[in-house]
Amino acid sequence: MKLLHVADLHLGIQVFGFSMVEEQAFILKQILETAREETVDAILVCGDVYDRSLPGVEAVNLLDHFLAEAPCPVLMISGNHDSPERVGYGASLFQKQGIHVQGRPRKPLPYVVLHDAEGPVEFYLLPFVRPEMLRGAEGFEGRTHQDAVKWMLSEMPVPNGARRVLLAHQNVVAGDEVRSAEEGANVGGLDAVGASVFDGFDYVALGHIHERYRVDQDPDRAVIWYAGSPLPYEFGRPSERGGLLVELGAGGHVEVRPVNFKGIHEWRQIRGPLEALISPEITSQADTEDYISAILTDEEVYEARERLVSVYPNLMQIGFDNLRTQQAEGAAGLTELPSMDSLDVLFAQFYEKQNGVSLEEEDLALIRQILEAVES
Ligand SMILES: [Mn+2]
Repeated sequence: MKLLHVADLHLGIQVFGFSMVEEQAFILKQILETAREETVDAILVCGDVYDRSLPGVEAVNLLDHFLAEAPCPVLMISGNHDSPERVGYGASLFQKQGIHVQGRPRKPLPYVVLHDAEGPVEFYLLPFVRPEMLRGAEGFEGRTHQDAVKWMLSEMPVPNGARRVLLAHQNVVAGDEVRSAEEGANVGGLDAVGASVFDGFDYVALGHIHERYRVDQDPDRAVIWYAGSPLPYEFGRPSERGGLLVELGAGGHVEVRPVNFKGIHEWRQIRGPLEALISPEITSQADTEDYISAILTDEEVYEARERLVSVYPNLMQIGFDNLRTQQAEGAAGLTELPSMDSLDVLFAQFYEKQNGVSLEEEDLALIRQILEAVES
């Protein structure tokens, strides 16, 4: 059985104020083309379908079109960026069309059975789950993400010889179960889930981490892969991106090969003095319409943004590396934690990072009012 595993589409994301809708439409088209050309038996979409819990109209339309055009069954789970309810909307209706969507985690895990010449394959759907979401659930007393995932995976049907695939959206690390803080070490962060909780599956299709890699090389374990996000959304990440073609053979033998998708524009970091960066010698060397992050090394420079944009229309980010910034960084060796009354500043910084423009004075005043109300 042949599967196309993708994840972290983040439909509707804005990067430094740039809409990614066209880029994402281009990616979705390539996913559909690959599914057709490779005659895959199912497409697995492993969470963070949307970028935010309230996706915009364009994002919803992208997914709508994608699902309507899919040449094979689609199995999809929600991620931490998704609203389980909204992703799960219409799920029972879609099921009749071969679109299997799990928005909210459910126990026992719902599964879908597909068949090939070698027999049945069970696909278990585990949307993003955190311990807080299970509070009050009977028999759950865990505190970590791993506890939550383990609990969700308990009470699975008794193995019946069918091959088993899991779709999940978590921070999974190689090796045995991660020990909780009370027991001592906690490797890989508070939300880490050890790969051994997936013993019993033949293939685990993951989303959450935006790079494509195999989590655990242990031959006795499930074959566990992150598909990575098909677009980088950040600078300084590997440019080869896409999804995974997974061949599930007899007896649960798994073969995985990467399939790359292309963005409309490349993501590129440039660095140097302004005059050099906008000189024909430099600009003629690559596509000036690439998404650009520019680091200027000038000590003093005027109208840097305007002049860069006139050459690089898709300039996303601009920074400086000069004596002034180096001194500032040196001085800031010990950063103080923000106090409550600097939350407005933090919010303004977050807003600017998210949207690429700074917060209007009026909106900042509103945020201050809200923060005051919260505090009082
Ligand atoms: Mn993600």
